[in-house]
Amino acid sequence: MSEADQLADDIIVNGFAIAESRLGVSVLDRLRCIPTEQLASSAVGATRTSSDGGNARVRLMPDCPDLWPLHQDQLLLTVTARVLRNPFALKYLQSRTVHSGSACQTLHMDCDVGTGAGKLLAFIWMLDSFDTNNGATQFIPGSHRSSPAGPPMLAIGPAGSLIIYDRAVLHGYTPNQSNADRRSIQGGFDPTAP
Ligand SMILES: O=C(O)CCC(=O)C(=O)O
Repeated sequence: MSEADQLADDIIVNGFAIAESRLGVSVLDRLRCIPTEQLASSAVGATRTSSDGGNARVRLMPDCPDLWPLHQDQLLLTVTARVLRNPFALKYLQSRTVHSGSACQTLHMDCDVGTGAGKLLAFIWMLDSFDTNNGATQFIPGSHRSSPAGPPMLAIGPAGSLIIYDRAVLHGYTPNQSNADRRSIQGGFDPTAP
């Protein structure tokens, strides 16, 4: 089975999948050095901090060439095509920083209740490693199919790893108990046809 088939299967069954160390080292190093303001949209409200102050989101400009590798990655596009089985387009791209000391995020879906599995996809690029104590994302496997299968699973991996998930799966970041912020760039794909 190809890597894309395996990842697509994992998303269909569990709601999420991880491709470890997917981003080239030079691309990752460059992205980690660019100030977020240089990639940020100038739109009003592009920067948002959660009500508890635990995380900050900044809407990014997908046209920025430094960001292309993140939403034009061939494996990401292939897996998305297999899961959605319909033409799709990038709906949003944003950075998310989970601050040192932040509490656990409430488990949630990134879509309306009743959307169902296989309709909307999202991805998270790890700019820092996600590990057991720095706010890695947790997922409830099977919850996108209304069939939760076991305890939460932590999506951990080295910096440059890629998480792809069904936006109907329950997920959220865990507490960041480390002394450093945990950075990522995240996006979502929506079908282009109704
Ligand atoms: O950054 C994370 O770990 C989770 C992000 C999240 O919950 C979301 O994008 O909806």
